[in-house]
Amino acid sequence: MSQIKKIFTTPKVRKFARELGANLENIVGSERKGRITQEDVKKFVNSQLNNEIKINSEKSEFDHSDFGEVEFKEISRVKKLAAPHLIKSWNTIPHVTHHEEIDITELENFRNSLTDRYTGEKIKITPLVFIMKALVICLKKFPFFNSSIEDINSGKVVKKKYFHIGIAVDTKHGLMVPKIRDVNNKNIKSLAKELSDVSEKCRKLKIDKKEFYGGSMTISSLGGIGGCFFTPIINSPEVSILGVSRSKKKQIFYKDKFTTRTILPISLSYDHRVIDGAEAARFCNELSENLGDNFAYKLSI
Ligand code: CAO
Repeated sequence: MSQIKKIFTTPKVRKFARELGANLENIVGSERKGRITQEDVKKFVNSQLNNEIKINSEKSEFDHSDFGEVEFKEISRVKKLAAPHLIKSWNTIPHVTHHEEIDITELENFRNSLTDRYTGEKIKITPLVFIMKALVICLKKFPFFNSSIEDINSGKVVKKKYFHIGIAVDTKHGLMVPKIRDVNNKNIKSLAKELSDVSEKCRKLKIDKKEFYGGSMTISSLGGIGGCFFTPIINSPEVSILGVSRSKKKQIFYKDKFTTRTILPISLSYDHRVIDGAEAARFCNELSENLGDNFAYKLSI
């Protein structure tokens, strides 16, 4: 997730950080709008030193090569760029992950029945596009999920009126999170085309840097790969992220009898400073409803 953050501080603090060799991008400011003070820089440098002492002392006892042959490799540039952002999100946001299983049997029947009106050929649209649309309905109903913290001390958040959904794209260079803009105003077919185009641009490193900014909420889908449930890391400054796993046919008790239904596992991580557990559960209920019976028929394909 290569995001470059805006740094608010004074020239004096910048100079101070430079002299100490501290990268301001890695420092969390304690003042309004995340403004970094000299004290923040000192605390950061101290914590780095303490960590280094700890890591070095662990290193000095045993080395990987003491146990067999090893090889040193560098991680990709995209991964290196993403690292500080991930560390910051993981360390500064109080994450909670809410898991849910959604019955998408009707949606899958509908999706598999889609054919081209003229050629009669099957139209391939992955579940993710329907999930994007359903998510927007939820964001409209629960606007705090479409917000960012402006100043936690004064309790200020900024609520976004747009619906730009970030999609985590797996590339050989590392993970990228471009935004699909105005999902509320686009139909299923055009979203499917845009998702495919944007993923391709990421994979070819042809995407504009600006496309990684200004999101409402992110979806991280491992549905095409596998697994059930995981704990996605919030893509700050967003306050929630939806993890999607692979749907499976399961025997469940449905309408008074055991029957086979298609079940989609989802994992919603949220910032507990802005969203509480009850809201997250309600959000997932809403998502279930919108991906459940009749959902597909409400949409413009
Ligand atoms: N359940 C079951 N099948 C699913 C599914 C789900 N939830 N989601 C997708 N599929 C199926 C698709 O229908 C497709 O089937 P066919 O091959 O029969 O057409 C197949 O899986 C592959 O889908 P896809 O992954 O190519 O397409 P997508 O629209 O679902 O996802 C994208 C697009 C860009 C999100 C995906 O290619 C990708 O990069 N995923 C990885 C994201 C990632 O790494 N997240 C982790 C981030 S945290 O480290």
